[in-house]
Amino acid sequence: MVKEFNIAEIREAFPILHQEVNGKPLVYLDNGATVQKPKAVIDAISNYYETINANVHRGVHSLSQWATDAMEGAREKVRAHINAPSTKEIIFTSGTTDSINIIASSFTTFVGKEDEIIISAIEHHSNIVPWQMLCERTGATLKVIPVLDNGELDQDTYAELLSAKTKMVAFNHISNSLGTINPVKEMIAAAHEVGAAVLIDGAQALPHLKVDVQDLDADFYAFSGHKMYAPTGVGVLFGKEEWLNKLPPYRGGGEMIATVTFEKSTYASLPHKFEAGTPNVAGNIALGAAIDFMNEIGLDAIASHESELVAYATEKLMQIEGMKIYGIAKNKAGVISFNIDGVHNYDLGVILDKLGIAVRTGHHCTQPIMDRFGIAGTARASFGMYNTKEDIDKFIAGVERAKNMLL
Ligand code: 7TS
Repeated sequence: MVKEFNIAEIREAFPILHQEVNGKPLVYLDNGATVQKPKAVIDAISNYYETINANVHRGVHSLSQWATDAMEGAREKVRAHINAPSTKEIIFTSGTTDSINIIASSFTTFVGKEDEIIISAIEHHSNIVPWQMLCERTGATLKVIPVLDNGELDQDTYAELLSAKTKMVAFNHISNSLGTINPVKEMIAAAHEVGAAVLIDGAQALPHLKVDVQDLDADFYAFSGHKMYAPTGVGVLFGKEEWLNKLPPYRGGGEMIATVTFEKSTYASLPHKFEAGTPNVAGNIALGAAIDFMNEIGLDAIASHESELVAYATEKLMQIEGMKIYGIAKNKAGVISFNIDGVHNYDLGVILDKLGIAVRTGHHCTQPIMDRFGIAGTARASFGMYNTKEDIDKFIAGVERAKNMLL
């Protein structure tokens, strides 16, 4: 059931929002780093430990069965949420970084020294470094899709970079530094034309958009629970079954095997082949609760509320003299990165914090973007479903005040 988008009710569901920080009511605008958790998610974790804690897929006893059922129920919720064809294609991981590393590592056997991997200029370090490591292991070459001044990827150069040598294309759905929403479906189709596989880093997309992996035709799609109202330490790797069957496992250990002898081990079927060891059972169950929570509010309602906030904040920020916003793509979500002439973003962040306003400052784990724009970092305000226009008014007043103090 989709409830009416009731911001007061939504805010009520997040206990952390109702406190003061540095003597001021908290204004939390660092949702790109991690979002706050609703009571339903916090309760899912404590209920799990209070009533069903046991290891999964192992015991004959009831608790183990309940824990297994609850975790597999959460896997089904994830499947439905991203419209994956099968739960075999949903691997629980510790987060986006882990999900990307699984594929970059398992892909080693599919890449040779004549091959190329394409990423984009606006990737988080976690979607750069694992591919560099793959290239170091295999001798393959890393190619980078450039970014235009407005924060959009240079699609003409992308078309030129694609060739029969391209084995993998990896880029984000939404940039965490610029907010650009990439034309994922078109870019995937172009990569498939040359026979390349595609991994999408969806860390910033899941909190803001409806994602349909079948419609996008993504081969792999990675995301983190903690950016979509679930706990830290849980994440998901979606992979097409045909790919996951072909790829070797990334980690060996318990739960990922069918048989083990000292001569040879055989591997479990999907998804367990990629889930060695005891998983984050409570976290995975809580991810299911976070999905329920988001769906109750309605993904479209969340998206339209947040895009109003981005538009409102952008308009207000632009009225400040000396303001420069990085990332003005036509299709944009979630974040606003900015600098003010003569003001260091770190100093701005410290003063805002004294006013109870949380933003992120620095390079946002995207150093190449900062290099591209010739800056060391930015201040970044990023939005969640519980933010309000009043939050933005306080933020704008805080930015003005900090500017007057610093200049
Ligand atoms: N990819 C993108 C696009 C991200 O924004 C992040 C985290 C990651 C990958 C890594 O996610 P993790 O959960 O595995 O750490 N981004 C940020 C950020 O913008 N500020 O702090 C973390």
